[in-house]
Amino acid sequence: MTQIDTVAAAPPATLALNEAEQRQTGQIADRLARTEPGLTDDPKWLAAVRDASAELPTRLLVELRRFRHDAGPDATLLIRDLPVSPPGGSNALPPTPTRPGSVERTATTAAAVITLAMLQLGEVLAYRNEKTGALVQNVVPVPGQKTQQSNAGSVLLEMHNENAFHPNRPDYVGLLCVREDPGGQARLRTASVRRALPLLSAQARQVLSEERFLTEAPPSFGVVEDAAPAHAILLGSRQDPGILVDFSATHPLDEEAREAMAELRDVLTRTASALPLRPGDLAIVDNRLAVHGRTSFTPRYDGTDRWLHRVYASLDHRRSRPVRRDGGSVLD
Ligand SMILES: O=C(O)CCC(=O)C(=O)O
Ligand SMILES: [Fe+2]
Repeated sequence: MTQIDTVAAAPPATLALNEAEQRQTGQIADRLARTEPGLTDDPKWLAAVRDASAELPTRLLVELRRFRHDAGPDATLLIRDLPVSPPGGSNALPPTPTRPGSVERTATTAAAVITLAMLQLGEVLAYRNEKTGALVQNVVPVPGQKTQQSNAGSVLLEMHNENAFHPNRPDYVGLLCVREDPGGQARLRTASVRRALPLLSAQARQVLSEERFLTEAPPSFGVVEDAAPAHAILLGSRQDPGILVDFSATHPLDEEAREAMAELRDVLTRTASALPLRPGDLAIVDNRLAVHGRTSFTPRYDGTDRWLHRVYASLDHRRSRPVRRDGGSVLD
């Protein structure tokens, strides 16, 4: 599929940290990078991050709290100028990983920063079948996976709700840029149902509100055996619905449903923001109201490629308790 040029909407709600806030956040994150046992998936380390997240700069805490209350028209929050380099500076950053399924098990400055922010929004979670259940995952282009509709690919990644097929999909997806695309092409695209709704025909709105769609699991999940039930794409309130779709994994069940989905894709594409993430940019997407995707780009696979960390958060941890062994963070 060819690259789509979007008439990018205005950037979403943005908070740029000032120097003092950046220093304050850096001190907390560097301290956490040295906190035992120094492993991102360890409950003891997570408890230390949870406590430390209360010490984040007040403006950041206020912005996260407001976003949790109401994600706004774009359902995306961009926080800029977060510290992501180890204490030695950006020269001390290791090369961008190139292995499939790469994750960040070690408690680095950047891993601490994204976990701090996401733990203020909700509870962090991961899926046992996805990226080996790691809480902090790497989003990097992987040799041989160029054309995959997953975050390891580099062709256009279709807009999607994260883990749309999953009954316990995350409420928030955090994407923190550690290294920018050296080719300057990659853009994270986010599009909100709140922007799209007024541009949809009455017919499309009606059809999208009916259970006329099926969504399969993405390639990152391996095989999922249970057949998913048919679902609507516009969920809940007629006036302010949620959205549930993955344009590479959701299938319309009839011709009208196919047309309505095509109309929605077109409207979302026209209203999407396209963010060329820089190091220290954290984009948080409300996964109930917004979809996200990525433009195509040209990876080099030489350690200098675009590198993001990804962390999920959920608002209601109780709901997934039956599938979280020992009350941990990983869903079966
Ligand atoms: O590469 C990106 O900007 C987004 C990839 C993505 O959809 C994800 O990691 O969930
Ligand atoms: Fe995604």
